[in-house]
Amino acid sequence: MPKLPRSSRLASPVDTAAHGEYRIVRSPDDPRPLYRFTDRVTEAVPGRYHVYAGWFCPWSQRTTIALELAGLRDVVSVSYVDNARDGRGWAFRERYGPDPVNGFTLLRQAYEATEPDFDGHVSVPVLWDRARGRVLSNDFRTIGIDFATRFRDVAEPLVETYPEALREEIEQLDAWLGPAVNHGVQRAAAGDAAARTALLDAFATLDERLATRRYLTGPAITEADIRLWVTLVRYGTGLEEYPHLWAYARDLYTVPAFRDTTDFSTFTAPGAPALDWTAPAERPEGVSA
Ligand SMILES: N[C@@H](CCC(=O)N[C@@H](CS)C(=O)NCC(=O)O)C(=O)O
Repeated sequence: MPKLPRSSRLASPVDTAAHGEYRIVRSPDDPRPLYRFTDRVTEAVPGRYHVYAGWFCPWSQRTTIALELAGLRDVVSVSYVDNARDGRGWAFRERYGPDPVNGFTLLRQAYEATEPDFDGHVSVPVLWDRARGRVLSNDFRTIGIDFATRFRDVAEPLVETYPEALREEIEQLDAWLGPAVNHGVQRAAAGDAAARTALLDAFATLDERLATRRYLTGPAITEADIRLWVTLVRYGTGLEEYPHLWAYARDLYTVPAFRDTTDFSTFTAPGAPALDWTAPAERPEGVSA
């Protein structure tokens, strides 16, 4: 089959007049979960898996940081959807190029290839399985953990981000920081006063914890740091009011896996006041990645 020209493998520009705003229309008595692709990696074959990610998206960045720290840069491929969408959902456009795996122009096609008449969320991140020709998972909770734990036969991790001995602590932190910080930040920004209080209380508690520890669970980076950091980096001004938390966030920004997966322009309003993420950070002793 002749290769299609690049332009025909790209979606047309965002057009909400023609396609409407992105929204999910579902019957209220549909019992299926909204995010229903939750398979796990069972065979760590280099080249088998691909991540569809979004630079703007904290949940995507969890998986791209985990991928880098697991040493999977040459094992699992990554590509990026455009930063804007209309009613068709996330799409492949000029800025980050065509879909290198399937040549889809819309991410929706990946979901439809997996489930005919798919009517759920067209979300990133997506872990695509080339061998089965389908979405393996769109569950950001497990994709990063699979990268950290299931590719040992084919890759050498830079850091062990999900060590057995710390899993319980990592998940306990998640039970607190997930609602208060990762999800709370949106509610706080939307004017929910209780969410804002919970968020700032969490920042104050974290600030204290990070005064004496380099990372959340001790001297080495874990999945807990990845989960927190993707929200911190998108927070903007106000973070500097928590000096240890802010120094911790800058410290992590020096790690290539964190820095290279971050593009501030994709989640910062033009002209918004910015923090200096490159200012040196005094930190307690730790192990670097
Ligand atoms: N909300 C998802 C996390 C992923 C997510 O929200 N991704 C956003 C981009 S940052 C997205 O693609 N949203 C489209 C949608 O959920 O319909 C989940 O709970 O699994």
